[in-house]
Amino acid sequence: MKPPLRVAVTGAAGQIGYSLLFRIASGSMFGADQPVILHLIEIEPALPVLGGVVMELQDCAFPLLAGIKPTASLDEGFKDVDWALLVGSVPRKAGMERKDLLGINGRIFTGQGQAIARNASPGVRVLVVGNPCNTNCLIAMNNAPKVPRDRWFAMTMLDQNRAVAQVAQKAGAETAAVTNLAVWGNHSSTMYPDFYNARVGGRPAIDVVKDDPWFKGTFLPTVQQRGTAIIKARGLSSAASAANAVVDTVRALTTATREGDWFSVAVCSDGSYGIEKGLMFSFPVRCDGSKWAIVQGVKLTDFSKARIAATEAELKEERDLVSELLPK
Ligand code: NAX
Repeated sequence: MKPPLRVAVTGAAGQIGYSLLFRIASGSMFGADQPVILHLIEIEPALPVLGGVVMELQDCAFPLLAGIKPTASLDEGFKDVDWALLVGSVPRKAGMERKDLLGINGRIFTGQGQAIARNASPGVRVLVVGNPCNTNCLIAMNNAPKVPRDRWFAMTMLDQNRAVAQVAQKAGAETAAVTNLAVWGNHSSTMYPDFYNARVGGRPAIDVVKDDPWFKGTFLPTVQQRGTAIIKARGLSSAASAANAVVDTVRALTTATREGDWFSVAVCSDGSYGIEKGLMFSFPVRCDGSKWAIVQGVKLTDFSKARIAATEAELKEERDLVSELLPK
């Protein structure tokens, strides 16, 4: 057996945590031969609920679960971790402006970034899920300068999976046949799922579907507003599909990407495609099993370029709203 990986999950007593922890402990995230130790981080008032989740994890008798460490201490929680999955954050409440939410959550991610830098394993990788995830990740990364910038990620895989499912349904194809569907930019309603480069069974999706107005008038708003539609239907935000996307993202970053394909994750921009350096921006990415790279040379239509510029503008605006949380 391999030595166990230590995986921290913040917001572990929340909705996403309730789906995610069981997937990690079962081996879905790191494979059937990789034991894990779960570091479950919560705020003090949520510790009793977290205690119940710990009992349920124990009751699964997962062979790969080598330990569980529930805590409200960031230093304890991030001690020696190989992965930090930052899920917990404060939800937007009635009357709260976006700036207020950015400020409240920004302060959480300042402390978490610093605690990761102080405590985590030297090879730690961090995936931010808690919203606004791109900017929360930007804050944590900038407060942990000794953790290299290529180890920070924010999640747009749920948006990609939603987009893939819509195209597959429309084309009458299996989801596995839909490839190269990258989500660009911010995980917000300005995100841009680039249907022009998407493929179905190896052919351009636009040639298979042959319905440009559908892509622009139905597909885009459906994907961009899917989170809202789920809240309306369920009375709660998406949780199982979000947890599934966390599993997919970590797997995508730790296994080789299929030949010719790519996946979506927000990474620290190196200036590719003219996106301002340093922003956490979702790009098409490939991985060789350990190292990832932004796919270069993807052809963008004028329509795509305009959408990408709009989502970049929103990310710059968010960054400017939290500038006091970004050490110079
Ligand atoms: P819940 O409200 O069910 O759970 C959040 C948990 O975080 C709570 O248990 C809370 O006690 C905990 N928490 C709050 N502050 C914390 C802190 N400082 N340290 C540790 N834990 C803390 O939310 P849930 O549905 O699980 O969603 C979690 C986050 O994921 C939200 O910000 C949500 O907006 C975001 N999402 C992001 C998605 C993405 O694609 N990037 C999609 C799904 C989801 O909407």
